Order: sequence, then C-alpha cells, then structure tokens
Amino acid sequence: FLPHLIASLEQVDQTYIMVKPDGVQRGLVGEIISRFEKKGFKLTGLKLFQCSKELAEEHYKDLKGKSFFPKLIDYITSGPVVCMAWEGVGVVASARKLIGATDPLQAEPGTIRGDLAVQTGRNIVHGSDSPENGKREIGLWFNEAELCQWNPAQAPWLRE
Ligand code: IDP
Ligand code: MG
Repeated sequence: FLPHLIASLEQVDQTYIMVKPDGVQRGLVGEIISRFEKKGFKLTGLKLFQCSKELAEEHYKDLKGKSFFPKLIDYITSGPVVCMAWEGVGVVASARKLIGATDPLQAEPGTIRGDLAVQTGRNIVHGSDSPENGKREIGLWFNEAELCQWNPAQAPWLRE
C-alpha cells in the first residue's frame, strides 16, 4: 500500500524534444526517436514541421541578444524539424542526459550528441531544460488536439 501511495505521488513531467533540421537531413530521425522510446518514456505528440521565424524566436527567447542568435534562428528554420512531446517520471533531466552536452565534442559517448554530432551549431536535437519549460515548449509547438493521452501496454513492466 505505502509504496503504491509514494509511487502515485511521484510527479509525471513532460519534455519537448525536437530533431533539428540537420538531424532530419542526415536521416537520424528514427535513431533519435528510438533512444527515448527504448528508454521507456511515453510519446504523447509527434510531427514533422516547418517552423516560422517567429516561433523559432519565441522558443529560443532566452537566448535573444547572444551573438549566435540570428544564426541559430536561420538554422532552426532551414528545413523541417521533428517535434515530440514525451512524458514520464524524471523525463526532463533524463532526456537531457540522453541528449548529452550542448557541445557535441564534450558530450559523452553513448549520448545522442556524443555519438552522432561534432559541433554546437549542428547539435541535431533539442530537449527542454526544466519541467516548466517542458510545458511551455509543448504548448508552443503543439495544439491540444495533436497530443494523445494513452496507456502503454508495457507500463507495469517499466515501473513497479
Ligand atoms: P541546449 O540545446 O543544450 O539546451 P542552449 O545553451 O540552451 O543549449 O542553446 C540552445 C541552442 O543554441 C544549442 O543547442 C545550439 O544549437 C545553439 N547554441 C548554443 N550556443 C551556441 C554557440 O556558441 N554557437 C552556436 N550555436 C550555439
Ligand atoms: Mg537549452
């Protein structure tokens, strides 16, 4: 009884993951989705999408003023991206670990960036940095109707 009560109190978070245009162009969409799918998180939203300059600027608004900001916006709008919403206990921090450091040369082998990329300006994937930003970014990139609530059959095999 008590473990179940504690488990039910554990917070389920959401994170926004995005395969950037270079990841799409390099044919890494399946590989990247697979990392999160195999880990055991729940996919609740998925689409291929060409984003506007306005949306890219809103998404990265905290970086406005950085010298690389104009190039970053050009990069993110340079082709389609794959937008994903993922859900689970601890998903935000865990996804950041799976993604690896911002600079792919510093990212550990075994991480997505550590295995598949070589430069910060072409680091193939985005992941929200906090549960608050996870919610904010999913709200920015998805309509309510594009998100699915469902019960994965494997749930009891992932968490006791
Ligand atoms: P993160 O994606 O690991 O959270 P942030 O510092 O939030 O890293 O930066 C957002 C994105 O901006 C990075 O993923 C990268 O695409 C780009 N970026 C950050 N710093 C630089 C830089 O020094 N040069 C070029 N692009 C950068
Ligand atoms: Mg960030």
